[in-house]
Amino acid sequence: MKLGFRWYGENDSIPLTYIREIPNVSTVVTSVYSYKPGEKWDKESLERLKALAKEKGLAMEVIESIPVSEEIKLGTELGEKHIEVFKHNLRLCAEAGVKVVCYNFMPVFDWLRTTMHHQNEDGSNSLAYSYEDFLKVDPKNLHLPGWDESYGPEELQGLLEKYSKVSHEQLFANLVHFLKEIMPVCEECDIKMAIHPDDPPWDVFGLPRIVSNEEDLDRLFEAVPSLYNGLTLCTGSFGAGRKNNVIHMAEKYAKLGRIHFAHLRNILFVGDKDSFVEMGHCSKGASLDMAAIVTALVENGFDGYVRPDHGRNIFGEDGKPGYGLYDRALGCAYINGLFEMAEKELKK
Ligand code: DNO
Repeated sequence: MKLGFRWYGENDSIPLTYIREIPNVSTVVTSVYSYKPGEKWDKESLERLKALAKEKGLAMEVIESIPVSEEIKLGTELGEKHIEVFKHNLRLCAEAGVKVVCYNFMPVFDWLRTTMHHQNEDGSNSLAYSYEDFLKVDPKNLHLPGWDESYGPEELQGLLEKYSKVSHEQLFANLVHFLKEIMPVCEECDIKMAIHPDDPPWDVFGLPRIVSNEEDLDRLFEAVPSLYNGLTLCTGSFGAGRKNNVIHMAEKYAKLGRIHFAHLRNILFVGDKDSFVEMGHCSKGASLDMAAIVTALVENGFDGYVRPDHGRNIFGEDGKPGYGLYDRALGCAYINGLFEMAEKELKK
């Protein structure tokens, strides 16, 4: 496995020198943040990120994300133009040596939580999702923690209105169309696409979500068979769906060569509804068996990119929600241990 660490570019409060000091981290996972979805990136911005990383001994092999515009997801005419822009951005990434691009196809909202500072018993705090609190959220008057409110209230209403006419089937067809369009470019440039699952893996505010479980993935890989059409195995996202068996998914899609990137983190189920709290990466005291997941990956030939995912706030840090330094660095240490052990076992 190749270990990466998310880096939000020059505005990240965590310097590359710190990232470099975390054992075994070889690449940053980053993006060009100065453009809106659907806009062309420029070569210089990518080259600058790459050069900054390189100066500190790090590669830039994973981009998370090239955002997919709502127009593409809605399948509009303007969306067709944005697909061309996406191809352009892919080519720029390839020229900069990028190997994997993580993206998602969630309408309007990326990840959703109901609090950014859930107080844990040990004194740390973390992101959490409460079923009951979510019921109280009014999408017409939205102030969700962590949501960057990139859409003004009117724009958001307009989007919700547009999506009210988009079924799961239609959204899926739009995803397949998008992938079929970009696959030749990915193949030509040797860039693997790794779709990020819905987080959490169910519909929200009546918006369709189509990358939530095994059935969704099977259908996606059948529709677009190229192996460049792959997955970000986000254990915390899939894992929040109580019917998802993440160990089995790791095993199955690693064997099929579909996992190009893995986000490893743990969660703790709360109550019997959809609620969960994000935990430190390790299995003890949490709901996902990380050792079994990593073993399933390794035994089935996974040799791709991995990064620790959201961390808690610990050691007095008040980091960017989910993306502070300390707990993610501990996550790296833990992930290194799991892989080292699983890889040694395999060689026996
Ligand atoms: C959250 C991340 C997601 C992810 C996107 C990929 O912390 O895992 O925001 O970057 O869904 O497009």
